[in-house]
Amino acid sequence: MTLDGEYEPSPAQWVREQVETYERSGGKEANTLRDTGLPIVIVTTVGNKSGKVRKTPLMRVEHGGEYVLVASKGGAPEHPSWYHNLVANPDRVAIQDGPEPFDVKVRELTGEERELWWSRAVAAFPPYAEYAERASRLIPVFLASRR
Ligand code: F42
Repeated sequence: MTLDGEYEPSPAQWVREQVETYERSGGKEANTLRDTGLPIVIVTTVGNKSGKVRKTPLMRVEHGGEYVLVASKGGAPEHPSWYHNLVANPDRVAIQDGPEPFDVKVRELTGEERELWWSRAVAAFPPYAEYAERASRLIPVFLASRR
């Protein structure tokens, strides 16, 4: 994986611990959102301000080998920080969905393409629809494709 740089764990303990357990077990443990049974992936980005390596668990929404990354942050009014990292460094992203991470490039989706992938995301994780209601922003949706 080409994402070298200083890893900065999340300040959120439950997130930091999920990343550590997922990586240590090669994706065999801590691979769901708490006890929902719904699968997650670990997304590595590069800080657009710090240049540090950041790792973020996100819901696993995959179709035809491509993944959609939904910047919902639980319906918060602001985008998550990792959104800004993807916008600044779209070619410095990796996804771990199982034993090993792989490099991806990402692009933000709009229009009909966004609607298609948004429907796939809500099918995989219905709470996204509630978050969209709650957030006073259009939740950004990115498509990640292997490089
Ligand atoms: N979040 C989602 O948005 N979507 C999901 O589908 C999702 C699923 C999920 C499943 C399991 C789980 O454990 C967590 C899940 N989360 C999901 C939560 C997700 O992992 C993140 O915690 C959440 O989206 C918030 O992301 P965040 O990047 O805002 O995290 C904060 C807490 C954070 O790490 N802040 C850092 C800090 O020091 O305060 C900064 C992080 C950063 O990237 N900084 C950038 C830098 O340069 O280093 C600057 C970014 C900027 O603002 O310019």
